Amino acid sequence: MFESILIADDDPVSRRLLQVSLGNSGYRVAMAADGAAALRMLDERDCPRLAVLDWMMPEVDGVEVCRRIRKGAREPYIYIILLTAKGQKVEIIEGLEAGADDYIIKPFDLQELKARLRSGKRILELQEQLVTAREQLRLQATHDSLTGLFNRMAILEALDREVTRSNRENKPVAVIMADLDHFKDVNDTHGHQAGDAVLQETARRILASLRAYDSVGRYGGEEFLVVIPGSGLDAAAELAERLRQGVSAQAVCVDGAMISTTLSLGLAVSTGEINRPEQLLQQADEALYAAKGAGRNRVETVSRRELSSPPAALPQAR
Ligand code: GH3
Ligand code: MG
Repeated sequence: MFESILIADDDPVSRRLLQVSLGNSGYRVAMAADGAAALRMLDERDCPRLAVLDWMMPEVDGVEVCRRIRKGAREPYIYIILLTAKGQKVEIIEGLEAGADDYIIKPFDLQELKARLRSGKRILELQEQLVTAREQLRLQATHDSLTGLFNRMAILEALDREVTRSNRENKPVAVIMADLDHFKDVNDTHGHQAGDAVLQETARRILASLRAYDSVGRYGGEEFLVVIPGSGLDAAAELAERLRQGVSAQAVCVDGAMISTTLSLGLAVSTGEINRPEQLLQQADEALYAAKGAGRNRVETVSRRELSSPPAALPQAR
């Protein structure tokens, strides 16, 4: 890890010396003959994360390279060692304040440079662990651990975002509130773990029916919220019907038991007057309530006009 390194030095002899000795120490060495070339190379996606920059280079010097890299606050972090003939305290301070992590004074001892590079690698490794931990925390804070879907807070944020965007672009946005029917019976009959497995499979089926720019989250225990940007009533009703069928068409197999479940869905679409997230949520919730009241396993809108219902002979959820 972190075995590639950029050497920027305008002096071909010292460049070659570093290339050979660091190459012999196992580094993959990239070379730049001036600061501008170094900046270009450090701007690439898979650029080296370690850089040894000569202070004195024509046009863009090493300190300026540091400054520009740090200004971009770029990630991943690049660990920079300045190579300088200047040993004056003020100059060293200038280099560090420009964003260098370390410096080494020419003529330098190769063993010392290698030791300083090893400490740079340790810093990069720690930083990598921090980034990974931060990513994991972000994922935990926004996702439901059982289903892997957005959690309630994250799906509400997505709804806010999409409603704001749709108002700005004068486009509709649809919301579907979906709730498993008689889910308590699943737990009572098959146990809580089987219930969890049904929730996971339901989440998977819902997700599989959505487009990349639709969002879905676990809104409550066995309740899901789907946000469909750019969708009018007809398209959203079609999607809701697909979700309903996706869940009811096939029982979920858990430890050999076939568990049939159904989904009730409430649908709301933004209009000129209904264009706030809480209004859409309330309407979808009312529609869901209507779907439950009308016998479950169906899609309804707030107008209580039934959009779909199961075939007459569909078995009870259980
Ligand atoms: P309805 O058709 O009216 O929605 O009936 P229901 O039984 O689905 O609704 P109710 O609100 O009575 O019960 C919901 C059940 O969902 C009760 C609760 O224990 C269960 N539940 C909520 N979260 C989880 C979970 O994470 N895992 C499991 N296994 N069950 C859960
Ligand atoms: Mg329920």
